[in-house]
Amino acid sequence: MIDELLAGDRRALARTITTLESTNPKDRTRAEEMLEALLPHTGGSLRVGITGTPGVGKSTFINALGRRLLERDHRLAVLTIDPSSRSTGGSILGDKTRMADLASSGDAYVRPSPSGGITGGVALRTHEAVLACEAAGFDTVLIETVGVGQSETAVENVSDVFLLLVGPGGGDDLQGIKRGIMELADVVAVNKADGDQQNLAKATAGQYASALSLVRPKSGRGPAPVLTCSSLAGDGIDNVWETVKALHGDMAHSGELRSKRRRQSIGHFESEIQRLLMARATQNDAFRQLHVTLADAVGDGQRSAAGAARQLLETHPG
Ligand SMILES: Nc1nc2c(ncn2[C@@H]2O[C@H](COP(=O)(O)OP(=O)(O)OP(=O)(O)O)[C@@H](O)[C@H]2O)c(=O)[nH]1
Ligand SMILES: [Mg+2]
Repeated sequence: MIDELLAGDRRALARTITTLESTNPKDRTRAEEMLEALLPHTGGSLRVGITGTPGVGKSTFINALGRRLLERDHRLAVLTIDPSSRSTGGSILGDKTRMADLASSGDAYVRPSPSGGITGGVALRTHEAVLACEAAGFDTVLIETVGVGQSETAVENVSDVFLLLVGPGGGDDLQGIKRGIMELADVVAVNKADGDQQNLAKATAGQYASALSLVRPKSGRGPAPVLTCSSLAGDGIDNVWETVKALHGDMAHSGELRSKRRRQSIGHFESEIQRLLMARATQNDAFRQLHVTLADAVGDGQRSAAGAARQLLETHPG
């Protein structure tokens, strides 16, 4: 399967990612072996995280951008992050149609997020999926987040460049979008800059630019550039992409890219340790029982969270 994946076989890639996402202990052992084998073939893609409030046009943007990339002979993978493990399949179905052009191309690989299965470690498994795509020869990986909240940090932990899409008439949106997200954004694009919304989109871009000038820039760079585009009409998509690519080039040149990926990998390592420690501990019946008892006491306000956690671990040091 590894050989097929390295040769760029999409079915082998899909099967590999399924194994990586599995929580079955047997699959985990295989997944770890596979990752070690793939690792020397990874790192070669431009990883872009794309986030924005529901309905802002992320999937439409990815479809429009993806068509262009495929025309230029790129190999494109699209992954989604969904920490909310949403129960309705509506959005995924929508994505399949919105990204129909991509899904039907032999040079693109579109993978909706796993439905539910994974608790915690969302970014970790997505990171592993990115690595698998790179080993399969995909040179561009777009990661769309679904849902709001922790997904922004999750996408920041797996991407090189963080693209925030916003809608025209951003005044309200601007308040809805948390400051933390603005701080994470490397590039901001006001989508739906078409028809009678064109001027509004331009004004919104101005508002974001001035809001961003007050935000502490990442890594000593200037404030994130704010652009406008229309994913439906196709206007401005190239410009957004050139900006993302130029930034990525700068990051590679300055060493920022290497240190960012290093930081991300170590972060995934730390979360994996936490996950494994917790998994190991909960295999112990006495630990589980005491855990439940103490959680009750903490919930009732009889014990402090810190004191109860310490007691749990000191009673069962693992
Ligand atoms: N006018 C206009 N409509 C757009 C544009 N881009 C997307 N839309 C419309 O906005 C709606 C939502 O688009 P999606 O691409 O599904 O948005 P999304 O951000 O992926 O949504 P979720 O995945 O549900 O968070 C669809 O009806 C699109 O046709 C655009 O550039 N201009
Ligand atoms: Mg979408």
